[in-house]
Amino acid sequence: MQGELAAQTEWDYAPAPESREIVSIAPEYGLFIDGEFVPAADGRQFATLNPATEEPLAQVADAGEADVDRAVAAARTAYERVWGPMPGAERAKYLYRIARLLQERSREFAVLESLDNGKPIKESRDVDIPLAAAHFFYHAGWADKLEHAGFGPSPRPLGVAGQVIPWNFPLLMAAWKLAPALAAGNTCVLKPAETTPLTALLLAEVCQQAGLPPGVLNVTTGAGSAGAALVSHPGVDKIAFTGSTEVGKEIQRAVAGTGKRLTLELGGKAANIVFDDAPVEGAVEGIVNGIFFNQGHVCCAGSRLLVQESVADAVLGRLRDRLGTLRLGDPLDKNTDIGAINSRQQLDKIRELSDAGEAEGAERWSPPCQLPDRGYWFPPTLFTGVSQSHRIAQEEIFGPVLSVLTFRTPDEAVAKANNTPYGLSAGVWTEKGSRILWMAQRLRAGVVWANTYNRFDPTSPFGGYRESGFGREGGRHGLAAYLNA
Ligand code: TAP
Repeated sequence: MQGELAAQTEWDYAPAPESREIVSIAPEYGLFIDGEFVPAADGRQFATLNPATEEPLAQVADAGEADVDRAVAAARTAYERVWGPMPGAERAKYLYRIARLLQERSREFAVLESLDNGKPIKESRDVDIPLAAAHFFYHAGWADKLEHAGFGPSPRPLGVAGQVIPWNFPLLMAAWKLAPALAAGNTCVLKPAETTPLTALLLAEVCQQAGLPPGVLNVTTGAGSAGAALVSHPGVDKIAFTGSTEVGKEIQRAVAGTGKRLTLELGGKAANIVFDDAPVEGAVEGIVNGIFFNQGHVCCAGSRLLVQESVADAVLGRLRDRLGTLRLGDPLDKNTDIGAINSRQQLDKIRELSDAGEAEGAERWSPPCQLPDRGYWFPPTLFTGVSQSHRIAQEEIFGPVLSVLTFRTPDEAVAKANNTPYGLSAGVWTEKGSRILWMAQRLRAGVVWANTYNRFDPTSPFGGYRESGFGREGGRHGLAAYLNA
C-alpha cells in the first residue's frame, strides 16, 4: 500500500511542447542582397538541420565570392546615397520599427531559433529574442545623440561593416552587431553561421517589413569561405567577428595592413569562484546557469568552477542534487532545461575533450539522464579532481561540461582563475562586498559578475582581453567601434 502511494506521488511533467505552427519554414531561402532575396550566383545551396532530430529544415543559398561582391556593392551604394547622409533621428525610426517587429513576432522567432539551433524554447523565448529587441531599442536611442556621446562634435560612420557571427546565439549576435552599426550610420553585410542561418534571414524579412532602404542590411549565408570572402573584400571598411580564437587569428592576419577596423569577440574559459561565505543555494543556481545555460555554448560560460576547499563537499553535493533535476530533451518543450548540441561537429568536440579529461585522470560524473535516440545530445557533466594542466581546465569545451578545481586562499583563487590564455569573464560568489572589489581588481577578465552570472544588457559593454579578443560590444563603448571619432 505504502509502495503504491509512493508510486502515485512520484510526479512527472506532462509534455508541454510549444507549437511549431507559428513558423512557416520555406523549403528554400535566398541570400538577402539589396533588399531582395536572391539565389546564389552559382545556384549552390546547403541544408540546415534541426539538431534535436537531424531533420532537414530548409535549403539555404550558399554565398560565393561573386555574391559577397554584390552584397558589398549594394551596401556601399546604400551607405553613400541613403543611410550615411540620413539624419540620425530618421535612422532611429527604422531601428525602433525593427525592435517593435521583433517583439510582435517574438514567438515566431523563438520557435525558429529553437528549431534551427537546438536551444530550449524557454531560453530563446525569455533571453535571446527579448535581448535582441532590447539591443535595437537601445541603439535606436543613440542614433540621434551621437554628437553628445563623448566622441567629439561630429563622429562619422566608418562605411560598410562586414560582420561574421557564430551559431550559439544566432539572432542575438546579429542584433549585437547590426544595431550599433546601423545606429552609427554604417551599412552592413552579415554572414551568419552555416548551421543557424534561419533567424538572420527572418530578421532580413523584418527589415523589409520595416521599410529599411535596400542595401542597408545584406545577409550572405554560407560556409566559412563566405566569411573569408567578406573579410578580405577590399570594399569593406570594418570587420566585426564573433567566433573561435583560431578563426579570429586568421581574420586578424587577413586584415593586417589593409586599414580596415577590426573587433574580435572570441572564446573563453571563465572561472566561477565560490568562497566559503557564499550562500550555497544561490551559488549552486549561479553555477548551473553559468555552465548549463544554452548547453554551455556560451563564450563567457563559467566552465571552470573554483570552489573554496572548506565548502567543496557541501557545494558539490548540492550541485549534484540540482543537476539531477535538470530536464534534457525536446527543445520546444517549455519544461526543457537542456536542449540539443548544435551540430555533429560540436558534439564530437565535446566528446573528444571529455574523453581527454577522463584519460588525464579527472573523475567524470553525470546524473542519470536518458538521451533521445536521434539528434545531437550530451548530458550535463561534472569533472572533479581536475588539475590546472588538464586540457579540460585549459581548453574551451563549449558544451555542458564543468571542470571543478579547489582553492584555499583568495590569492590562490586569483592565480588559478587567471591561469588561462583567455580573459573574457569571471564570477565571484561571496557575502563580502570588499572581497568582490578586491577580486574584480585582480581578475583579468572583461566582465566580472558578482553573486550572479550570465547577465547581459545592451547598456553594458561586453568583450575580452588576450585570446578572448579586443573591442567592446554594447553600451557607449560598443558604439565607438562603428565610428570614426
Ligand atoms: P567559428 O568556427 O570561429 O565560426 C564563427 C563564424 O565564422 C561562422 O560564421 C563561421 O562560418 C565563420 N568562419 C569560419 N571560418 C572563417 C574564416 N576563415 N574567415 C571568416 N569567417 C569564418 O566559431 P563557431 O564554432 O561558430 O563558434 C564557437 C566559438 O565562438 C567559440 O569559441 C566561442 O567562444 C566563440 N564565441 C565567442 C563569443 C564572444 S562574444 N566572445 C560569442 C559567441 C561565440 P561557418 O559557420 O560556416 O563555420
